[in-house]
Amino acid sequence: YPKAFIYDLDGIITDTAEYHFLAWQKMAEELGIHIDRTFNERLKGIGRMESLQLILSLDPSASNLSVDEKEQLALKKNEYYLEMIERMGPKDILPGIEELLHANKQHGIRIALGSASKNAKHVLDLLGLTAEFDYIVDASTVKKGKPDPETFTAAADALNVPYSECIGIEDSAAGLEAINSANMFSVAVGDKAHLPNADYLVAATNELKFEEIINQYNQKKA
Ligand code: G16
Ligand code: MG
Repeated sequence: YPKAFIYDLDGIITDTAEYHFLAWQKMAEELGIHIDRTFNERLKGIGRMESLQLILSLDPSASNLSVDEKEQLALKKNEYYLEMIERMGPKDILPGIEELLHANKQHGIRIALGSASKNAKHVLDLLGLTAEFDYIVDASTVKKGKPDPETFTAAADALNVPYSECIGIEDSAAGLEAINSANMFSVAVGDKAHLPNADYLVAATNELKFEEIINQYNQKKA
């Protein structure tokens, strides 16, 4: 068995990825910038200011915004986001995740969070999952965000586990690249077009079955 599972938050444990998109879209529309779900795939997993930069780069007239104005926009997006997730609770844990966490516990496998979000702890609290995690990496922990491997290696280092014995689970292209460059086994949730380089790909979280993930992991090791 591997020694640790490192979970992405948004899009894996809960569907905050959708709220991040809706909040960015609301902020962008106010500037006359239109973003769709295909563009949003590029925002998944990357930090707040990096996401804002990508959105603003769609509009040449936004290039003269000051640092202060950009911070105001990011703040506004976060207010929309926090409003949208206000009523979230344990019912919003994505299908299959509690079973997977439970299987990890049963097999003595350590559990970590590897999130790019500044709101990660708040979201875990809302879901009632904070106590399940042996270690939490969020935006405050790492210097280099996804696709840099630091989010995942920081979790493994804290748990004192070799990278080759970790499994990372992601829904974003940036996060998947981070897991792969950390030399961990990568499990991706989504479609092949956005996530072509996963060691193991499933379409949705309800397909994340512990025994099958372990089979795939052992096959790659063999
Ligand atoms: C998440 C989302 C990103 C979001 C980032 C920062 O990362 O996938 O879309 O931009 O966090 O979030 P915040 O604005 O809350 O700091 P992850 O790594 O949990 O998927
Ligand atoms: Mg994600």
